[in-house]
Amino acid sequence: MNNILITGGAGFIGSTLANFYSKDHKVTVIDDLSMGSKSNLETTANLCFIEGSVTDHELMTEVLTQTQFDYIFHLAAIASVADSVARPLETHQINFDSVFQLLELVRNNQFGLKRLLFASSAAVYGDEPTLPKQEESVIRPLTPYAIDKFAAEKYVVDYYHLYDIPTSAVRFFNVYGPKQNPESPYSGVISIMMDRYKKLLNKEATTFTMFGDGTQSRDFVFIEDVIQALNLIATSQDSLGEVYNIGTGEAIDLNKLVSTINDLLEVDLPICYEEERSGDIKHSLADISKVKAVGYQPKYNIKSGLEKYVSYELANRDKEGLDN
Ligand code: UD2
Repeated sequence: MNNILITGGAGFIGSTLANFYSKDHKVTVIDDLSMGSKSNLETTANLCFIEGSVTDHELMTEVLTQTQFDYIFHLAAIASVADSVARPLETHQINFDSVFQLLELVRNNQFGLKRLLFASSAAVYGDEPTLPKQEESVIRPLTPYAIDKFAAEKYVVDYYHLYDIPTSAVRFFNVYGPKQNPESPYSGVISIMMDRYKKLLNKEATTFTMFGDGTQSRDFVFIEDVIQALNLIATSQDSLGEVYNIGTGEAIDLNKLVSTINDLLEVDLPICYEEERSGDIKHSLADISKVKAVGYQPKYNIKSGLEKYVSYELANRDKEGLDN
């Protein structure tokens, strides 16, 4: 049984990872519940939840001096690019300073650590148009969010080379699946669509706002494949000091995405077209050969991932209906 710390562990990706590991391991979750929710976490004796911020130095010192962890997943972040443009200093404290502070706490206290895995983002590639993105492609971070992710990622990798701290980093492409919070306008687009589909099925008036003409494309990766990749990277010796893209290696445009979900649910989602978002990247696609070399094989393409997501949402909707 390993001891695992997951920061941001009540959020979408973090809670799925926490529920996955808490079946067989002891998991500690730290989350300030700014985007995540305690209800995402399964109740088990193996899981300990701490409400707090990764920027709270006293709290982080206490946690990292009291327990020796085998694995640390640092997923806590303000994931909104727009928020980082509006509040660069505040988001820098969470997206960069917390990582640096964690690295130092690990260097000074975590002597048996097997891996510290840091969640970075495809945002580091910016708008340079060459596709698919390889880990060694041109890096052009354009926003405080992307700059912080890239700088933090560099420190994480460097701590392996300089101090022999076992680290790895991942660059998430567009992750989707159950528990993704659709509340913010900068939430993952599929979670926003799913929210509108649910309203439509409940016969409420709704429209999905498409920014641009819907020809922009993304490499959408289903959460279960992300968990597979994180587990493989965290446990592989070849991934020490390395950075990996996590995607599927296939992209789909938003129009096709809507028509695929329309077909699945046998409805027609009303769409209202607006100006494209400023700073929006037209196309994004991961080259996943590097992560495949540690054993990753995506199990879901966009169609089968959406099928699973939709059936989860429909089952939940029925449950909600019964509860009311
Ligand atoms: C993703 C990440 C972001 C950053 C970025 C790097 C998510 C949720 N966000 O942003 O954190 O890493 O990649 O490039 O994974 N859209 C609509 N209507 C809506 C919402 C979105 O048309 O209501 C469009 C949006 O303008 C964009 C596309 O959908 O063209 C995808 O948007 P997103 O926010 O899900 O993800 P992205 O790729 O902009």
